[in-house]
Amino acid sequence: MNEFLNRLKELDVTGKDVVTLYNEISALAMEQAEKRIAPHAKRNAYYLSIEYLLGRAFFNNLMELGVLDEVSRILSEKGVDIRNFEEIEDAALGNGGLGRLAACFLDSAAALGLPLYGYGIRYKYGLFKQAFQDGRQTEMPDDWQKFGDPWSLRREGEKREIAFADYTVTAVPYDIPIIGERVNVLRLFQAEGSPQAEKISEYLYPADDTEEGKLLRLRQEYFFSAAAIGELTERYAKEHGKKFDDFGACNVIQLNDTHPVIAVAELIRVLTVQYKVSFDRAAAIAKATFNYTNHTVLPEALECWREELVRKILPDIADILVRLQRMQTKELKARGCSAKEIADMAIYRDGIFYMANLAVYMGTAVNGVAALHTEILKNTLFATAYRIFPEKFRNKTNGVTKRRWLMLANPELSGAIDGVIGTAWRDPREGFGALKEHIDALTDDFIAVKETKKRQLFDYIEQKEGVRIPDRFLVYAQVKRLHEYKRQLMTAFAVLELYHAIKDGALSDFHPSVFLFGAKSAPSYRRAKAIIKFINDISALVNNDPATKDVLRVVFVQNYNVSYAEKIVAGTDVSLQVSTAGLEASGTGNMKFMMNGAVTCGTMDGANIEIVEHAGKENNYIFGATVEEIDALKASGYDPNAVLAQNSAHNRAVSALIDGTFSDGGTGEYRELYDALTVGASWHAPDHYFILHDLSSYVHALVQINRDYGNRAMFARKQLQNVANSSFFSSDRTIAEYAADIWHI
Ligand code: 26Q
Repeated sequence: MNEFLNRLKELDVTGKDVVTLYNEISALAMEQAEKRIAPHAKRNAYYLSIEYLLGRAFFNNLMELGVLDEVSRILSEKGVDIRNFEEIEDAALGNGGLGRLAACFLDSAAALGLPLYGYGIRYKYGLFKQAFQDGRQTEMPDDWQKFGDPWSLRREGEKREIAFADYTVTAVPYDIPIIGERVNVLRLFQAEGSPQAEKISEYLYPADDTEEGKLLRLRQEYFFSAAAIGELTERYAKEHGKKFDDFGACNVIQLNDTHPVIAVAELIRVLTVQYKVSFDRAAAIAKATFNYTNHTVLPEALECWREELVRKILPDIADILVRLQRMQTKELKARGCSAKEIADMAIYRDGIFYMANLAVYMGTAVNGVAALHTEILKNTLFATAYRIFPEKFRNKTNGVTKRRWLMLANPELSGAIDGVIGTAWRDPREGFGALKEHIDALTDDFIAVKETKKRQLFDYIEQKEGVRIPDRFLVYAQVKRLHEYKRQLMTAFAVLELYHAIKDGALSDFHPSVFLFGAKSAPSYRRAKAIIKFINDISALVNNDPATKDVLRVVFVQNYNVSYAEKIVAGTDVSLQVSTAGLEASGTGNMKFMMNGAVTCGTMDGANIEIVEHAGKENNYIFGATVEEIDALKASGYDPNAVLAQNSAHNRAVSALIDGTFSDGGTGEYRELYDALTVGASWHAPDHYFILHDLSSYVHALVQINRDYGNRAMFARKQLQNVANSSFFSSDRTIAEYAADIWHI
């Protein structure tokens, strides 16, 4: 790295703009990274994911190369503030938890020296850029390459052809080094060759409400899956010959949800057609190679494909899937399964392919992403498969990389921790060990650090949103994709109730607080967009009311992304994780907040359960119905209108949707939200996410937190208990588990 630093010292910066400097410095660092890219190991793991939400590469890579502080110093001698590079936006080739998890996993594997390679798509446009106009979400294309792309290497010599029935496209690899103790590679394929080819890697999640959109999505899935399988089979044949007996011993593939599961059929296709392996052998090799992670139990997110659609562009794949179904039926019959059991697990039934069933049947291991989630997979979603193949099912509770989410996002807290327990915790194999015993020694520093991170966050919010949050406000934050099950609407009602109570003089000792929201809604998700508008309306009301603006603020930040998240998690006191129990598979934002010393105000859902197991219920604020209680409510007939009739505060807050407090501009969206809660819709019961059921315990928890914060030192100790007990939620731990139990690397 000395060579890099010397060249940086010689770099002439005069008259160069930020983008030019960014590209030149990154290119210098990239030379070093490239030299360190490790050769493949004997046995390698591959992560196939349709999303990677990497965040900014610049600071992270300089940190991983061990030169961040030195670069900052050299640049400042030249009169350049390294923070200027924050202007360079990050590539958002993902939309949420699943994509960010993929990024954390690659980071951890590199840190641990494990050979894990990522495969995905190099979208021309990432997730849209969001802005608010009159409180409504607007979407702009995310042209991330306009800043240049100094962190990837185009591998012209390694492109390959991917054939659909109607046309062929070229998959051109772009390699992104993932820097750690070992330098691995994330390989993203770009589709080239014709205008229709280029469409395949143009957008992340193209609208799939038309036949054409659905076909495009299927093409995307096949495109990168087939490119990956093409490479792995070709490399194997070159190194080991064409018999493929040891393919499963040399390669293990993790399917990040079902989006790449078509790779299973593609491997079988390549082995049978190109290498003349028998179908049964090829299927056995595939079974030994693949594993599947499920990330959601929501029925609408479980992929199925109509046979007709698959057959239209991938006829060989359709044949293979039908043949796998026959193989599956035969095996299940031999095991004595009933017709009902066979139907439950069917890969193919009545002209439809069930991709999760394919993944479960063909995968050696099937995992959920938090303990509760894995139990739900075993007892509900995949109950039949669990009865027949119990050995497949295992839990791998998610984690997040402490390098980006603590060391990079919060160097101040990291330094304070060093001061108490030394720097060993920074090692990927270490946790916070003795920190638990030194909470008291760290309390004052922690409070000071939190103030600093809050001020930095408020400065940033002022710059981006044009609103100033007063210093010393208590920060509650709910940042995540906008979805009804995540219940941002419940937080909106809770905030309105607090507002009403403050105005009525019923909350006189309320510590001044801000509620931060950050979320993008899928462009076609009408209710989610209405919720954004509703929260922005509440924000305008509360922030401008002289009676409340000194004690309550609401800010919905625009274009929430990884870089925004880094600032929010560091400056927040209270992490809001309030999904309907049973529906948030894990959550990973909850872990980022925990590591940075926020208490969790949440339901017993996903990884929240494990968070309070580790950090103590007394140091967090759990409220609302448990999964069992939700199930009981569903069975006994839940009536949200009874809740509204009994609780005038709830009724007042919810009525704000329709009583003229706010206007939806005549769209009827607010009435629709109201009706969804009180009447239901053709496809769901009223309030099917149990917002009104949990609202009162939610408001109580928020008020209790506010009271407890009055004793700042005591509250800080709760926050620090969360930091000290967050070792388990490092993705280094998660990846070590995948490596030991599933990948055997
Ligand atoms: C499915 C069918 C058709 C089109 C799109 C999809 C689709 C796309 C994206 C389904 C699901 C996703 C993304 C899911 C996701 O991000 N899940 C989150 O994964 C995190 C990492 O495991 C968990 O922490 C979150 O709880 C979970 O919501």
